[in-house]
Amino acid sequence: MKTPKEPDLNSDDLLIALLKNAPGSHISGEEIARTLDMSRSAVWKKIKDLEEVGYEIQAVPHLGYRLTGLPERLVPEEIRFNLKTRALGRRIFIFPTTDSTNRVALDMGRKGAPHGQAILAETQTAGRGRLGRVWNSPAGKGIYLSVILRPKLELAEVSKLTLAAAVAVAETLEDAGIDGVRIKWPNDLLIGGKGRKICGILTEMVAEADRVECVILGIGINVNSAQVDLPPQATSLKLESGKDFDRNALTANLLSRLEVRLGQVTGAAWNKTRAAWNQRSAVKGKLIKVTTMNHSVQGIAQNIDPSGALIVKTKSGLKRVLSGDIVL
Ligand code: BT5
Repeated sequence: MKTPKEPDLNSDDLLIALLKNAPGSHISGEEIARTLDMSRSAVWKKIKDLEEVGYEIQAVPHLGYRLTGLPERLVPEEIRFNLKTRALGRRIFIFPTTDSTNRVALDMGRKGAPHGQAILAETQTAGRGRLGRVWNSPAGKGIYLSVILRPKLELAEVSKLTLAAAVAVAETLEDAGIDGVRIKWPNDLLIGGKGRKICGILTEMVAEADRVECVILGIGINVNSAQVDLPPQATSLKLESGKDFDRNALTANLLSRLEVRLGQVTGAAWNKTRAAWNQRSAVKGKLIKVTTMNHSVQGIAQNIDPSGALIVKTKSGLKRVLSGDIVL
């Protein structure tokens, strides 16, 4: 599949900033041309390009241009406008459709793509969960994001990235005004008493011997999805709140939150992230059964420990579980 060209749109970023800085009022073509150091006709051409990607811009003779609407589709400039990161999402590829953003990111990661590069898609034809499961990816309704990470971590520590990412997603949903966000170990974000799934995380890795070459953090969030688009036990931001959400602004906040939490998986900072995770645990104090590849553990779920393992209080004492699926 052809990779979309990474846009070199610095002047577009500036133009968007200029239009946004003049809320409710017009900014003249002449002023834009002067600020961006380009001709009036080049400005006109850039305005047309922005309209093409979904910005609504009113042009009034003698007054100039006024921004009247933001794009609904995912747009790199619009994400960058709200981004507060150093590395994450500074390079973004957005596909109208792809099989799986994690598959694309793994390929790019193997070919040397830099830390922080992000891949998004409007829809996925083979969105994947763990163990070959499917991730429903209705077009234009969700965030299907994969980020390439090059962490300086031991192999055994990589699972902490999934836990940190779950905290970052929870914070993003809370910032969007959603209450009752809970994390079901290790990778599901649930909402409300019925525990409906709003987000899933799939962490994949390229490693050699015990050296981590890159980690792909795949995150699927149901944003404006309707119930018919989703499995019965799932929900979306829209279903929870009755409102539509701006996916560009959410993605920017998600990347910003992720950069902070992914930077807190070692040393004293890890305790902060671990506490934030434990605070939102959907399983703590509940009777659970965790199944792993070849055995299962039953007992009362406790906190996650400093190594990122889930502690389960069983009849034969405390057990540490590092991976698996939970049945509540
Ligand atoms: C996950 O797996 O929850 C990880 C999902 C990761 C998806 C992202 S999207 C961007 C990136 N690119 C990819 O190809 N994947 C990642 P797991 O814990 O195995 O859960 C999968 C199960 O969740 C399915 O078997 C369904 O029961 C349920 N499910 C499927 N689609 C869903 C959706 N949109 N919302 C909520 N639940 C869903």
